Amino acid sequence: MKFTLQANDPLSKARAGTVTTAHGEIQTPIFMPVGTAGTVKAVHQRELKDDIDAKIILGNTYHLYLRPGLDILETAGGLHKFIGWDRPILTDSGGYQVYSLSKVRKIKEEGVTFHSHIDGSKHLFTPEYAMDIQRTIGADIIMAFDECTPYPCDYTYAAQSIKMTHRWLKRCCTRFDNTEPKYGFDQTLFPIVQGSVYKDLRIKSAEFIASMNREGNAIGGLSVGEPAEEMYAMTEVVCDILPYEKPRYLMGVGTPINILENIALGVDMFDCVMPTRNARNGMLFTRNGIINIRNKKWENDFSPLDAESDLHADQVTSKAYLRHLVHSKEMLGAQIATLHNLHFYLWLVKQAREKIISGEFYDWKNKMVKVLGQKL
Ligand code: PRF
Repeated sequence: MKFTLQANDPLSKARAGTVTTAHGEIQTPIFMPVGTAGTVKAVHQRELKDDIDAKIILGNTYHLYLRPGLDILETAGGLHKFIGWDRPILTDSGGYQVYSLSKVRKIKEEGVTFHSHIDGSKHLFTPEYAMDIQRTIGADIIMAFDECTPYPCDYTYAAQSIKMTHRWLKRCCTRFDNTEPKYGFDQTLFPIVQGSVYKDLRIKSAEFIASMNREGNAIGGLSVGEPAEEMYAMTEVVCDILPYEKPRYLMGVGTPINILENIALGVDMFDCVMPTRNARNGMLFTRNGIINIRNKKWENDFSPLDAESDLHADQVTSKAYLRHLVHSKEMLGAQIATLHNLHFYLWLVKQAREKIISGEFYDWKNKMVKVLGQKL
């Protein structure tokens, strides 16, 4: 993996860069659509590529390990081949999904024991196994196995937790560095900063993560229920410590406003289920604010979702029709709404990049932050 920087915003810490992986280039800042179980829900790979030009998607170790399982993924020749996607993929380690999804679990020094949310079967994820599984899935960028602390989290717990996450990281690096990729292309491992909402713990964790000297770094444990201002305060201290010349990935964030504010603090990569999950409930993100397409207000509005959009579905679908589809729980409603939201998120980060390059990011960001919060 390679990272080069093209521009910096003079009035903020925003930057424009390029990540190069074995499956192609990603211009940053970037948003990565979440494709948990080998699919970005309701969107076909061809649409991801041809309609919204997604440059990288995310997969989840936890889900893919449980289903379809490692044998099938390995026989297929890895996740890229299995799903027919030849652009970059990043996989999360399971270090978040086991806590949020699995039924029962024990967190020990060795790893995390959990029961599958699918059939209740018992499993143990260790840092080593999380690396082995991600070697088998075969993503371009893989994540360290960490503990994402809940919010709120008392100081003593958070302090102990980062120590364990750091010990786990060393084990991840050792395993990763002593194993080979399985499908003939390089993978890279990103470590994850934790530390809840405690500045001193975040500093300690960021310093440790930076010292591991990997090709890129991530920030975890945020957007778990804390106020946005606390999240920004943590991103700021962490970004100021993580190496300038490496990509920074903020995990599981967030709203369009969260993304812009964190770009301003020096974050390069984002993922979040918000555009996909909320689409399925009828929440649409637009350049002028948020629409709930289920609202009666749209019942007789036969204007297109967005006449100026370069997304075909935005031009040919009326608000009244999408409202009908979502109300009727028609699958096409989820498909159109998801495509719309992802197209918007990708437009937003692309605009951010252009504004960083033209030196206009700061004012544009402040203007957008005012508009994007509006409920239409
Ligand atoms: N750790 C991992 N994945 C994550 C997170 C984390 O802290 C978050 C937190 N927002 C989202 N996804 N491994």
